[in-house]
This record gives sequence, structure tokens and C-alpha cells, in this order.
Amino acid sequence: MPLSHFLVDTFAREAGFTAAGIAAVPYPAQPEGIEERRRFEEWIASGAAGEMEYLKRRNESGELVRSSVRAAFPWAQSVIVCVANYNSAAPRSTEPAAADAGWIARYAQSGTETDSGQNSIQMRPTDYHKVLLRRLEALDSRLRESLGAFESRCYVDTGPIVERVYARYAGLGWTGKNTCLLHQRLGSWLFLGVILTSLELPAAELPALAADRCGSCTRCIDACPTQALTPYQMDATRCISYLTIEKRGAIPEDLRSGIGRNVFGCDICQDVCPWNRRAPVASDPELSPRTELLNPALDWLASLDEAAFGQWFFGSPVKRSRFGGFRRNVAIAMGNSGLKRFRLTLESWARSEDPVVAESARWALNKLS
Ligand code: B12
Ligand code: SF4
Ligand code: SF4
Repeated sequence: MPLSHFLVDTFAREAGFTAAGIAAVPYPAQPEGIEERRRFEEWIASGAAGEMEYLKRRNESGELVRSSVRAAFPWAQSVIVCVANYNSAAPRSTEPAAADAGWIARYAQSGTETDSGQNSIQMRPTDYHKVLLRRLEALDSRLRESLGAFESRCYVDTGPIVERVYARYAGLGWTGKNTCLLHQRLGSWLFLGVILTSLELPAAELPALAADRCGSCTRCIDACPTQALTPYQMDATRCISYLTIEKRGAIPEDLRSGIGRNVFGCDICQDVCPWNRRAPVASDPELSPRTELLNPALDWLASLDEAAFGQWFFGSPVKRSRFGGFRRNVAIAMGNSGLKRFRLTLESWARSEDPVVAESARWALNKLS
């Protein structure tokens, strides 16, 4: 049986995905996406990747590892791209909220209901990387049962591949001006996972590319508080998501006010996107938001010591910021809140042994005075 869109989409849905598509490697019209490779090179050269060294890695031929799938896997013939909807009916970051509320990005709010054994259901944090990887492996096995043996690798985030480029070539949507993959019906609250395979995609199965439907809209660009976006390009060194998750050490002072109440990640450029207004809400038991992480009180986040932080966010993407980075972010959000009652906490943090936390707390105290 040949590889077909129908087969992959059916098995992907059985494995728990919302939709799936297949892109050929190299893509017939643009071998390995010449246009995107050029953009990726320029993006790295401009310094927009900041300290994300893993994006800058090069292979022996000097090519960026993440834009050279064929160099890493000469057998690669196709990329199966799967999407999982994580949209919820919970409030958006752009809706009015209490002055003492922080924000943890939607992608890190997920939890799974578990029976605590005392007739009460608790939410256990889930990491979308693990959830999607398990589903990709199930899909991979199912395809083997139908198609026989083939080479493959499953990746969520960490593979040598720019996932959004292949998602576009798989016909799953267009690249929005906010750089996210946008699906006309599903919007952009989508996680991506990929399977590189040695299976050839028959010419008749090549997907049609989705048209760019951003039109004259510039809402995401206008709403970004740190001016990180120009159409279809992001300066990650200005993006709140980068600053609060990936950036180690002090956050540049001129960007701290723009961070607002965002403690981990940022959803603003997707919250304002008109294509997300009618996006269907997911009913995925492993990707539902944990209520305690919706508009979390900054007092509560500040009260977590290192052990409690580890417990609350065990297995959650939030751990990526590490405890010191998390406290740094809470201090900045407190400074931006305008609430004088946070002074007490900030005064004690200003004496912290962690110089980054101490300096961020002093900045916040100054902002509140
Ligand atoms: C590094 C990274 C980040 C960085 C940099 C983001 C960026 N824009 O590059 C930071 C930390 C800032 C980040 C933030 C977020 N991320 Co992130 N991130 C990644 C990661 C690991 C690599 C992305 C990468 O290679 N970037 C490099 C640049 C050059 O690539 P790019 O923006 O994708 O650009 C390509 C296209 O846009 C295209 N392109 C560029 N210009 C133009 C112009 C035109 C006209 C066209 C057609 C195409 C085009 O060419 C480029 C390739 O060279 C991917 C996973 C992966 N392996 O791909 C997840 C990923 C992109 N992130 C994801 C998510 C969920 C997020 C956040 C929503 C998390 C949050 N709430 O805080 C935000 C969204 C911010 C935003 N507006 O993009 C999802 C995106 C899902 C989606 N629907 O798009 C991914 C795919 C992870 C996953 N497996 O689900 N992320
Ligand atoms: S995630 Fe936030 S900071 Fe980053 S580009 Fe979007 S709106 Fe701007
Ligand atoms: S907000 Fe507008 S410009 Fe930005 S991604 Fe959505 S449709 Fe495109």
C-alpha cells in the first residue's frame, strides 16, 4: 500500500491528533525549502536567535543542522506533520484580569486528570513534548503494520527540522505574520509533531499549499508589547516568550515594562489573531488547562520555594525557566502590577543570594515607588 494522505490522517486521528499532512523531502518546487533556508540563514546572521545556540548549530558542510534534513538523514523522503489542538475555553491573556494576576502561556497550562485515590480528581502537569511523542510513536507503529518496514524518526521540537516550514509544505496552513502556523479552521493553538520517513510520497498525493490569509491585517504586530514582530519575522531577543523561558541571566531593562504580567511565555500575538476567534475548543484529556495556572495569583507564585516549584511543575514545560528564572520573572511582573503590597516580598528578594533575582527585585521596587 503506498503512503497516502487519507491513510496518515486516519491513523493520526486514531492516535489522538487533530489533523495530519505529508510533505515531500526535498519539496519538489523548492528543494528543502530554498526560500526558507535563506530566511533561516539571514535570521541567524541578524542575531535574532539570541542565546538559543541549538538553533545555530552547523553540520560538517557548514549548513544549519535544522535546515538540512537530508544531510542528517540521507534516506528521508517525506515528513509526516501532525497537529494537536490545545485551544481551551479559558480566558485569554488579553482579557481584563485582577491586577495581582500573572500569566502562564497556554501551551504550559496543560494537565491530565488523575484520581488521587481519595475520591478526588487532581490535575497532574503534562508536557506536550511527551504527549505528542507518544502519539507519534503509536502512529509510526500503525503505519508499519500497514506499509511494512521503513526508516523513521519522531520529533517534537528537538529534531533537526524547522517544523512550521514542513507543516506549511504538508498543506496544514500558512505562516502568519506572527510567524505561527495558522490553519484556516483550527487557528494557531496547535502543537506540531513530525515523523521523518523513508517512504516516498506519490506525486498524486502532494498537498496543495494553503493560501496566506493574513491579508492587510497587522493585529499581532500592533499588539506585541515589545515590538518583536515585523511581518513574518520575529526578533526573538525582544520576544517575551524568549525572555521569560530561554533567556538566562538578567532581562534587558528596556524590555521589562513590556513584559507586563507574563511570568512564563506569551500568548498575545495569538490572542488577538482573528483566525483564533472561532477556533474549535479541544476536548483532549491530556491537554486541558489546570485551573490553578489560569491567571495565577502572583502572591501564590512568589510563595513557591524551590522544592514547591519542583513539585508543582514536575513534568511541565515551566521547569525550563528554572527556579531562578521563574522568580526573576515573578519579580518583574510584580513591578509591572502597580501594587505596593508586593514591596515586602520584593524587599526580601532584593537581598537574595541569586544576583539576577536580587537585581530584578530592586528594579521592581524602583518601578513601584
Ligand atoms: C526556537 C523556538 C521558539 C523561539 C523563537 C520563535 C520563532 N518565531 O522562531 C521562541 C522562544 C521565541 C518561541 C516562542 C513560541 N513558540 Co516556539 N519554537 C521554537 C522551535 C524550537 C524552533 C523554531 C525555529 O526554528 N525558529 C527559527 C525561525 C527562522 O523559524 P520560523 O519562525 O519558524 O520561520 C520560518 C517560517 O516562518 C518561514 N518564514 C519566515 N519568514 C517568512 C515569510 C513568508 C512570506 C513565508 C511564507 C514564510 C516565512 O521561514 C522560516 C524558516 O527559515 C519550534 C519547534 C521546531 N523544531 O520547529 C517551536 C515552535 C515554533 N514554537 C511553538 C510555540 C507553541 C511557541 C509559543 C506559542 C509559546 C508561547 N506561548 O510562549 C511562542 C510563539 C511565539 C511566536 N509568535 O512565534 C510551536 C508553534 C506552533 C504553531 N502553531 O506555529 C512550535 C512549532 C513547537 C511545537 N512543536 O509545537 N519558540
Ligand atoms: S509571543 Fe508575545 S512578545 Fe513574542 S512576538 Fe508574540 S506578542 Fe510579541
Ligand atoms: S493577527 Fe492578523 S496578521 Fe497576525 S497572524 Fe493573525 S491574521 Fe495574520
